Amino acid sequence: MHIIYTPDHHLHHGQFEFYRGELVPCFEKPERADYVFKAVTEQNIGQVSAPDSFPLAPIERVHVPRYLRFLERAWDSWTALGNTRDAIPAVWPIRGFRHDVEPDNFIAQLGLYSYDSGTPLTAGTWRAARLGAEVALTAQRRIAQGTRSAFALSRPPGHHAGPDFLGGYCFINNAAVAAQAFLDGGAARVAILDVDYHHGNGTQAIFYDRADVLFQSIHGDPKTEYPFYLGHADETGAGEGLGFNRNYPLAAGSSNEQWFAALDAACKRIRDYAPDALVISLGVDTFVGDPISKFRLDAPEYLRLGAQLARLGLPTLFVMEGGYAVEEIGLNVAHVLRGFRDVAG
Ligand code: OKP
Ligand code: ZN
Repeated sequence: MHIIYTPDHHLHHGQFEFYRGELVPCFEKPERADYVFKAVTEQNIGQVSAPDSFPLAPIERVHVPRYLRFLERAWDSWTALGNTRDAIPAVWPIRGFRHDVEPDNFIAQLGLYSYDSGTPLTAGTWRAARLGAEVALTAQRRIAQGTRSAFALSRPPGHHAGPDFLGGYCFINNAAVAAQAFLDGGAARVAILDVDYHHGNGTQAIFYDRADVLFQSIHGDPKTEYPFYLGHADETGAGEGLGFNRNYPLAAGSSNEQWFAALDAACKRIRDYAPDALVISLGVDTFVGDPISKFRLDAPEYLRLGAQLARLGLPTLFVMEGGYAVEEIGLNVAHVLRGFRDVAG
């Protein structure tokens, strides 16, 4: 297994996020990826290399240029207003407001391109997010060149970022960028399976009306769990994409048995779809000890997850998403990858 990583993810380091009426230290912090890197190297999961560089073009395949231009300039625009702290949105254009006119006011632009107040934008965010996408693109390239599996240790995560919005600690949708790169490299069909605790609303939004990407997500029921406004079972795709989106919302506190029943159903759908490649949005905030999530997976379940994914027999790209029990997420990720490797070889 090839592992792609750069310590430059440290360029993105938010200070605070809004949480229950106060600013608290960000859950999504650089130490997360450091612990994952430490665990996968100590356990010899695979050979580690740095990302290649890429032009913006493969990222523009899933994000609109206007949004990317905004992200690239955001920190300069924010500091030009005399601000020194992280940029956090405070106003959003909900139902009835105009989305087609980009305001000149930076805080208004930030609201146009975001959907929560928990995703601070910092001096190094654009560079780190772009590098995170390049980590995913490099891992994708390794698979296109014949490696059977790879792990993109991207940070910040990506699955909440949509065509033109950030949120949920995400700015660029690393898994979507990689899936699109498979298609642009000649694949006919790609399956994305999102096993993070939170619904992958950004990835769903990007591919909702398309049949060349099957998107499935197993997650906490949005009626009570973030991101709340998407991820229900009746969202099955639109137009040509009808039937190529599947959600498995599970009540907070669901048992591991319920979780694996959903995984079985998702795997069955993947087999029927017969994709050329599989992308796993690998969040390990399904962990029993996760501070912001309510599933109960632990070491044996992560090994089992990896093994079950390997049995699909597909070229498989793992892309890092969430997981906030900082010291344990390395072990949890390593268990998934080891479970996979023990079966796939
Ligand atoms: C990102 B990923 C804490 C409440 C939840 C957003 C959670 C984003 C999860 N402020 N905030 O899917 O792991
Ligand atoms: Zn998550």
